[in-house]
Amino acid sequence: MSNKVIVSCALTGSIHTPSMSPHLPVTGAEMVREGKAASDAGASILHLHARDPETGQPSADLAHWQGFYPQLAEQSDAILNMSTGGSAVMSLDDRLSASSQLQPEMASLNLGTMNFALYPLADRIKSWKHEWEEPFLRNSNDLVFKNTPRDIGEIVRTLDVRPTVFELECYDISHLYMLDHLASKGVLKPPFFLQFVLGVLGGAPPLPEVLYFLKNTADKLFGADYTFSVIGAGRAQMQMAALSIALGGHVRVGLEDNLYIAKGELATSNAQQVEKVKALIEANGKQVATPTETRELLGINP
Ligand code: KMH
Ligand code: ZN
Repeated sequence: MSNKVIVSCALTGSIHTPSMSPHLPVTGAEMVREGKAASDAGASILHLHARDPETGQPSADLAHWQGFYPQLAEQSDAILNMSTGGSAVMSLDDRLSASSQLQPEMASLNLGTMNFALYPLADRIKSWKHEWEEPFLRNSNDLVFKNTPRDIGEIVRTLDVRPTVFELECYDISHLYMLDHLASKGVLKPPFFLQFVLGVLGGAPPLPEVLYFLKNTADKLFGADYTFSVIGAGRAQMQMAALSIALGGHVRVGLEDNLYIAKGELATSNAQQVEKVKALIEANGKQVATPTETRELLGINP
């Protein structure tokens, strides 16, 4: 087992909204500042979404990606990982429009259709900064995050030029069996980089026994042909990171997945969470993987 731990940092996402934290990056300049600081702190993968800089609304617009993507590519050696999940309210064409142009080194790929319910978050907000936020959250009680096998095939074909390596987002046990099926059809080829996402309302919860079950199943299906990382969404972030580190896995942090640094205390930056998880990694006798080591571990040819 390698003693290097890959830290991904998801800078902004499409779940949290500007009313929830003043520290959520929205503009191109904020994304560059946050991405650079997170990679300086030890993140070797930056998981990216774009937002409209005026309103903070999740955006598929290439112009909004261009506000930070080229600068991050120039100023950091981290692997740039473009979300193809975008936002659950975007069409697949929108979700792919920027990544088909930019052909990133890495992209997310969500392994199944599911509920993606954010509406409980709306009740916590005292006042709204932008008009779009409240309906966006409340309508999520009737939202389908659509990732059919056909959608997955289209994402893989669209990003086949470089070819892009996938962060395979696995929210539940069924997603591992879907990946096994897609691999048997040659749609996706090992080695796989699995991201276990625990704690989304609509996916599996962030419990140790859930992570053991997912890991044991992945061991059975993919043997040595995979690497895994874990997201504990919300307050489970550091607990799930600790468990993943102990099990030989990797970790993802960032304000996309959790806005807090401690109970009731907002994180003031993405880098703050990277530093916290780095301390956890080192306390376990391991080290944070550099971008070069991460490329080696994942079999990426830059
Ligand atoms: N927001 C996370 C729960 C994606 O961007 O494709 C999962 C995610 C999906 O990052
Ligand atoms: Zn994402």
